[in-house]
Amino acid sequence: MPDASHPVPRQLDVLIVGGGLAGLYAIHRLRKLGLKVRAYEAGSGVGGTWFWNRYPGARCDVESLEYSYSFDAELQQDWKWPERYGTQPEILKYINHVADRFDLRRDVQLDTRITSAAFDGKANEWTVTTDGGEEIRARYCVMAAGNLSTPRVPDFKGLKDFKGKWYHSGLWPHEGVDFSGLKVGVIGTGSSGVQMIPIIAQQARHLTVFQRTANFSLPARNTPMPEEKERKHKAEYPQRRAAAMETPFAIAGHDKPTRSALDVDKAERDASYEAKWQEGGSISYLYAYTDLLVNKASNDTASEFVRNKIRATVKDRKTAELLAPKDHPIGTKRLCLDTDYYETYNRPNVSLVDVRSDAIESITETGLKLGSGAAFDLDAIVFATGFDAMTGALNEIDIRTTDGEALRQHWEGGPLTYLGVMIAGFPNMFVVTGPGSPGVKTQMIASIEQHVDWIADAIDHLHRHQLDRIEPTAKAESEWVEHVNRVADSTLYPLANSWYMGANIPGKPRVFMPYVGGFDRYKKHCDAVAAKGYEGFTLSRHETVAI
Ligand code: N01
Repeated sequence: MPDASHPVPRQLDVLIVGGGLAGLYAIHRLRKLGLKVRAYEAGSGVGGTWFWNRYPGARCDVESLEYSYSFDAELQQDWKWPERYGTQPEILKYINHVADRFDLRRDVQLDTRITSAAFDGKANEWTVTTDGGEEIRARYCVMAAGNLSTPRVPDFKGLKDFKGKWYHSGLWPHEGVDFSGLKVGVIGTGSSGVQMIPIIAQQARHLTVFQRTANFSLPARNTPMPEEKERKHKAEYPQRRAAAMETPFAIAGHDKPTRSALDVDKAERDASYEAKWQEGGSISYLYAYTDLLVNKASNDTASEFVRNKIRATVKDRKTAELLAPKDHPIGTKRLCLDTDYYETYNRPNVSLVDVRSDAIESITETGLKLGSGAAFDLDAIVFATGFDAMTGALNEIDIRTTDGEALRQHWEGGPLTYLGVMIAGFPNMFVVTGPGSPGVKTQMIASIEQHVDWIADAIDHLHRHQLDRIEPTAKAESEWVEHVNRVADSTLYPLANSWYMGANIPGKPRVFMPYVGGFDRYKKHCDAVAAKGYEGFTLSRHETVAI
């Protein structure tokens, strides 16, 4: 008999972890199957990445007409993107619009973090608990917790003694931060740092950038949305969305390269890089030739072109050389897009400090100290130091299979998945754009839709065949992981110490996590697996035991 101290657990068909772009689409799609679904979101609003990352200059690096849901023709016709690239506030507004338009909010529980999930083999269901102590039971779990949702502040000693204010790009205060008149330090020069540095520089009395690794950045060339471009794009939406499915990055509108960079002479090559540099955007640049991500000699030509642009922009020679990346081929770390990033270093109130040769030793009461003893007085420190990417969000939840094995144990040596969508030994738990899938290397919303559709079809298939359990075989999982590694090893990606490799987190296994064989190939493979009756998965029916 239930009592107030032991309320009856909520019973769901599908529990969704996360209320971002993936969680919201999962609610919409799974509801259509008549399933009882509910998403649990740690934030106090929907939006995931775009709810949390409110730092100055936060903006998507995929063009707004592409970076949007495709599942509803009217939605994509109705929504007006004001600029070539969506700003964080604009994208968050769009996500909130979608939540209202499709009545998704009634199935999102905000301010709720999932802390554990245990599979009960006998009952054939997951028991999930929240940080508020609530218990929920669900036949299926859909982990839509994000790949870059676990912010990481490096373990610098002394941070607690710092008398000024400090911030992380992924946990930005909703009321914003005014840096006017302050001495500010930014640590980190990945996509977040590169976007915020030009804007903070305009406000701060002095900005010191602490750079460990120089990153390649290309000009975004953002503009207000040209009316004609929008009209044409919207008229061609169905064909463009279909064309995107046939590309490695799930982004249409770029001519497929046909030649190696080494098939043409330097003058022709540089002319094509220059045209792409002027056009703005990263996909276009990496798509200039067929082999920029697989042939080091070809890549060197594209890398050197950008290094020369940096040298031509930044007036101080020493600063320019520090900013010119030499430790990794262009594109093997996430290529940044910027507005006036390199130009910012010509400002008299901005300085660059190399913390590769002289590492940050500690945070002090008044700023920051390097190993050499050099000290910097700072009123505010911004950590643009990234995330425990791809595995962080799931490893934070205590996920256990029926015999008690924890996901953290299963992934001790690096993440193991089949297709990046399921894990052997963890039945009925799906991961959206997980490690082993191309998600983070693509237009993310396209990958989210592809995964959620595949998951919905799999659940529908089970139900139509009176089945209620699906899990990958250990063999399928290990063969897929081997394939993901083999594909990565045939490219230049492993040459970079990137978050794709777990390299930004001390002690994290060095395993290349995303699938880089291309979205087009991957989607075809997933479709073929489903068409063959979910090859590599065990589908079964379990008599549930009455509790
Ligand atoms: O994080 P990052 P991010 N001492 O991990 C440095 C997406 N995103 O938030 O390279 C000193 O890339 C670290 O140095 P190193 C996008 O996918 C998209 O910028 O490890 N420095 C690096 O410079 C992106 O890739 C958009 O040597 C330290 C930086 O901090 C991903 O999110 C915008 C340090 C971290 O860079 C993550 O980007 C923003 C230490 N102890 C983000 N520890 C767009 O769509 C770390 N660093 C545009």
